Amino acid sequence: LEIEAKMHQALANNEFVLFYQPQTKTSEAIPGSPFGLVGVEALIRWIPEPNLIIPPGDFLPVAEESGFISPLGDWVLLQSCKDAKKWLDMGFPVQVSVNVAARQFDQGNFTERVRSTLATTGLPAELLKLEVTESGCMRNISQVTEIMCRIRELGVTFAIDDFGTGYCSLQYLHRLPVDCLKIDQSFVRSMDKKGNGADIVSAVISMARAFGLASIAEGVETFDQLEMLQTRGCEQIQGFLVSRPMHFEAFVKVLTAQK
Ligand code: G
Ligand code: G
Ligand code: MN
Ligand code: NA
Repeated sequence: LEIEAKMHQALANNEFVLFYQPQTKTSEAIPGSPFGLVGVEALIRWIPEPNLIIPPGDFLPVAEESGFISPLGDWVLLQSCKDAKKWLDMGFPVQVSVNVAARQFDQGNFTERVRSTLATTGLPAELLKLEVTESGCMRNISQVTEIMCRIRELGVTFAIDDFGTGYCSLQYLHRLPVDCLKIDQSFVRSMDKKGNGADIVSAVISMARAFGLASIAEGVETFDQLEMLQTRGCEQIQGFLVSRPMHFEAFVKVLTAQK
């Protein structure tokens, strides 16, 4: 069976699972603990059988190519909102960040899908953030901007993912209805090495501030990186230093332990 047919079956068989990775305030960050929690990013995995986890890099490109990303993206959005509503009902208003592939904007009724998903799950719009890659935004900038504006009117916020790896001009950045820049992990990784990683990170943080946007660094793995981000005034971090992505149940344990 080819991978595409297998993915269709997998969706019906509930083989896709979301893992959640904490996003925390840089000022309160502590290695190994999601202290200063501001939200989580939902990250998909395919678990066809126990102990076999297929990472998104192995199937998302195929899903994007074939268009399967639309039903799969709908599922991710619904499941993320359902889970975030459960946390809210437990007394934890945790904002969930959901990755949106560029192709999902071509669905035509994407705004309506977001609206109805919030309505059916009962999740307040402020607790949903959508991550769109820089290249995804730039692909069809006027169409994407218009859709983002309408979704933002619902109260949903937006982050530009992998920022710094695409070709977003200052002109476009000024026009895009976004709230947050996610500094790509390739820059974070090269911060404490030779080269200009640290300068690029500083530049993105300054740019975010100039545009009134929040900044979050992803892929933070070391204490050195954390200190450099603190010095440079990056507001939030996400990475293995604080926490790996985890199951819904594991995250609930973290939330309850922090209370
Ligand atoms: O979790 P991991 O680092 O393996 O994710 C690899 C890539 O897959 C990341 O770039 C991430 O943005 C993407 N990704 C993870 N989950 C989703 C998802 O639900 N939808 C989309 N479109 N991309 C995702
Ligand atoms: O959507 P995005 O490309 O931002 O997805 C983030 C990806 O980065 C996920 O696949 C997640 O598993 C991965 N990731 C998160 N934190 C770290 C980290 O500290 N180190 C590395 N190598 N990968 C990370
Ligand atoms: Mn992301
Ligand atoms: Na990213």
